[in-house]
Amino acid sequence: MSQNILDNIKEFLVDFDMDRVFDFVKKAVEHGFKPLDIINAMAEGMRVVGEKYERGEYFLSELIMATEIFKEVMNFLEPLIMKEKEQVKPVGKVVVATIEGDLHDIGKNLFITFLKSMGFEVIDLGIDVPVKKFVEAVKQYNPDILAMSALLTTTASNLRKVIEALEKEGLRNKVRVIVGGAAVTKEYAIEIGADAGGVDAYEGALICRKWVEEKRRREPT
Ligand code: B1M
Repeated sequence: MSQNILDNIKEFLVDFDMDRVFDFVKKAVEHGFKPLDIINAMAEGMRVVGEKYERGEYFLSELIMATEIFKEVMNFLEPLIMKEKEQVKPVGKVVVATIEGDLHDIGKNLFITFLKSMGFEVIDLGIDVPVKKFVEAVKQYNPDILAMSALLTTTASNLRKVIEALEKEGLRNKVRVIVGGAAVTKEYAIEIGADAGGVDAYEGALICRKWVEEKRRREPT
């Protein structure tokens, strides 16, 4: 019965039935599922929507409808995720954005939600962010971590350009770099010179927390 609730969330998302998605999201919360369980079911639904798009069964308008439902559910879940937040003083600072040429932001926003719930200060540069702006942001905000999201294989190569630009400016050793999104594998992340990547949003946020904890141990304030 319990697993059925998550299956229903996924299936009604694939059918764009916002009301029934919400019925089951609320049921899932009542049954004690964690926001992360619900988000994973929603992400699985988005994957199916993407496959249907690839096969020509769905069109762009359907991708947009699924996005709207995902965002509404996130608005509902965010306060529940934030409830678990403990620290008042930021644990660290992260600059986050989706790479140039790419307009996808659901995964990035999810990652930001998890970072904030863990007590990070987040500077969100948005979507379609040019290489130059990443470098400027690292200079301006002096973050512990630079995080980039890429969903399109056609523009994922811009991730490498950012890392090269950081090296050129002598900034690469000042920040840890994490990359994520459907176009990024762990191997690709390492190949382009990132410190981590190819993980889901929650795992990514955990890695960031581990990095700042290590840094604080090395350089206590
Ligand atoms: Co587009 N799209 N899309 N799309 N879209 C994909 C990515 C695609 C795989 C669909 C498909 O064909 N199967 C395909 C890319 C193919 C490829 O490159 N190989 C694609 C395409 C082709 C396109 C267009 C080119 C379509 C067109 O115009 N003809 C176009 C491109 C526009 C552009 O960016 N320039 C386009 C447009 C759109 C919409 C605008 C309609 C919409 C996005 C709306 C929005 O984001 N505001 C959209 C959507 C919704 C999708 C799919 C269906 C779903 C993406 C999503 O939000 N998933 C997607 C299919 C897929 O990904 N399989 C698809 C849910 C989200 C939770 O997952 O973002 O992957 P994701 O995040 C994951 C992890 O990747 C990770 O955490 C999350 C899980 O916890 N993660 C990080 C993400 N960022 C992270 C950062 C981190 C760490 C982890 O640290 C920094």
